Amino acid sequence: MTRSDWKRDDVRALFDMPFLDLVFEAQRIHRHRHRANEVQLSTLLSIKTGGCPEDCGYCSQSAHAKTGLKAEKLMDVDAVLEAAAEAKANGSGRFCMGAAWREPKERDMDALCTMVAGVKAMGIETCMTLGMLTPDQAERLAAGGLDYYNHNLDTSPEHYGAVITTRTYQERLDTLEHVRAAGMAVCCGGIIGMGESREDRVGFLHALATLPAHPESVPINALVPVKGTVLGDMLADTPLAKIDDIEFVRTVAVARILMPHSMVRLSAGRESMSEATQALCFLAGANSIFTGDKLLTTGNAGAGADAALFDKLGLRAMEAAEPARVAAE
Ligand code: SAM
Ligand code: DTB
Ligand code: SF4
Repeated sequence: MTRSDWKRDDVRALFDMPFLDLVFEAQRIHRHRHRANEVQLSTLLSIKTGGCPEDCGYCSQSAHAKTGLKAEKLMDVDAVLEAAAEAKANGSGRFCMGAAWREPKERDMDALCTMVAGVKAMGIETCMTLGMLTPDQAERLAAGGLDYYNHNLDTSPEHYGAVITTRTYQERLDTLEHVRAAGMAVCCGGIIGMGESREDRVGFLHALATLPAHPESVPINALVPVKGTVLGDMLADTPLAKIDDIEFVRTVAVARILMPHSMVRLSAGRESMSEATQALCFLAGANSIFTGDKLLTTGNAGAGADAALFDKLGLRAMEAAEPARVAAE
């Protein structure tokens, strides 16, 4: 049975396990629910970059940050479809479109739905991350063919206020509910390495694993420190040290054990991770990555590095998207 009634004590106890026992248990559960050695590939495109009114302390696109990033308008539908066709040609099974908005405006909804329909018609899965959604917006995107919506909880309820002040945790939970009610699959995760404590990582994964239904996709990002952002500058000035690799792998393993059916995505921060750490993440149950040499605004490992890593580890790109619910209990 998939559990949604995890207690914080359960999550803490998993984090406290001897590392090898934890990773072994995560891989055991992984193999029960997912095909071994297979990793799903998704491609990201920033369809509307910069100038965001929100104050997320990690984000290069916040208008509150001093990153010098130029704010752009929403891309044309044709340019988005061109990028999606290229992603498909490069073997991506999912195309994720991200916009630096607090929420989509009514005037953009038709263009967004046209993008979704166009990408869907290419035979690849569609995902968007556009900020908060009303129930009506969620329904319109779902009707247009949107498969996944990404909206992260980002961290524990306790640490959240130290990272973002312009949007509440509850508002994020409300958007997730609207996405679910519209019948879309949920992509929801967060960021590790924002100066949070172990207990915050416990609280973050507890919040994800006790949602009414587990997210189908759980992106675990390692903070990419961007100069000019609150967190990027804090990291540069040292009180906040880069997350320890072993602690990051532990987080991936605990996510896998708590949410056995979910795709756990090794997301931002992979570019600065060693091959050995990435291999441990795959062993701990990560089975999805972003491909290409760019995420939204920051760098990514790139196709060459990924092909070499897959070759070295004997990993295969997932052929078709894994069904949201893989195996019966
Ligand atoms: N504006 C939309 C929103 O926030 O809902 C969508 C785009 S936002 C860039 C999507 C997610 O990317 C964030 O919730 C955060 O978890 C992640 N992210 C953004 N900047 C990051 C960074 N510098 N390092 C790691 N993850 C980051
Ligand atoms: C998520 O959790 N990670 C992706 C996706 N959702 C949209 C974004 C990572 C962004 C990294 C910072 C940047 O490139 O701007
Ligand atoms: Fe805006 Fe999203 Fe960046 Fe927050 S994470 S500042 S909402 S683009």
